[in-house]
Amino acid sequence: MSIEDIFLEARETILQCDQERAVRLAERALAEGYDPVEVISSGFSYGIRQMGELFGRGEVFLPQLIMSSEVMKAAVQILDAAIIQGETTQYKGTIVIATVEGDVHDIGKGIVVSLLKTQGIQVYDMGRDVSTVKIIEKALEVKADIIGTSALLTTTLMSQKKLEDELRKNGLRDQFKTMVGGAPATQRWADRIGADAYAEDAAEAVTKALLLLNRT
Ligand code: B1M
Repeated sequence: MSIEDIFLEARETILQCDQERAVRLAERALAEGYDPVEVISSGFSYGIRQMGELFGRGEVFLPQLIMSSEVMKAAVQILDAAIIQGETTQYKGTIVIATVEGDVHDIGKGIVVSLLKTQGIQVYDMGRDVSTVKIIEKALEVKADIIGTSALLTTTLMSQKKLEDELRKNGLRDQFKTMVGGAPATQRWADRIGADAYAEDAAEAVTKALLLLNRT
């Protein structure tokens, strides 16, 4: 099967909410030696974004969105397990990462976490719907180098600003680097709130994290 066919079928499985086919496809892609990250980003992720557009236009409804995200998770779980540890697993730094309060979107953050781990970065993944206070507490507890936040809703994006404000208010801003991501976040947003980095996707998150850790 060509990589283009894998991408096309991956998108279809998401749009048709066909979990069995998605899982079989993910296993086949691995068996045929394709890069799991590429299969996620150009196949399944593309499909879920298309589903989001249909949902945004009112052409599909919440139950279908929920089903398609379950399909996405099942496929990503298989591909995720195959993301190989990088050759240089020497410790490079620590990041605390979370999806912000009020937001349950965690598929993309999960992919970011997997890729960061391949680079010798110790990751504390706090999950989703996590308050700013808890994120800061964890960062202090584990002496994190970077605090990373993911936000997928325009309403929850404000929590990334709240984090910057809280760090400043408590005299902690210089203690951590911050990185923001998620569909509505942009470089402009990062600059506006004073975050140290913005990453558009998981691959860029790795590059930016290494830059923040002075490891490139
Ligand atoms: Co929701 N949802 N959703 N949803 N959902 C969006 C975000 C939406 C754009 C869809 C739409 O209407 N077109 C829309 C938001 C509109 C807005 O705010 N302007 C929306 C809505 C409205 C909602 C609900 C309010 C729907 C409702 O209940 N009526 C509700 C809110 C729930 C809540 O959070 N409180 C809701 C619920 C859900 C599901 C539960 C069904 C499911 C989430 C399941 C889960 O994550 N466990 C879901 C899904 C799947 C989506 C879409 C379709 C896909 C998100 C996704 O997984 N993308 C989404 C549409 C879209 O994003 N275009 C949508 C794939 C993933 C690989 O990409 O998450 O962008 P992404 O992550 C990327 C990058 O952004 C980046 O790297 C990742 C990997 O490359 N990145 C980082 C992410 N975090 C990073 C952090 C970093 C660096 C990079 O550093 C720290």
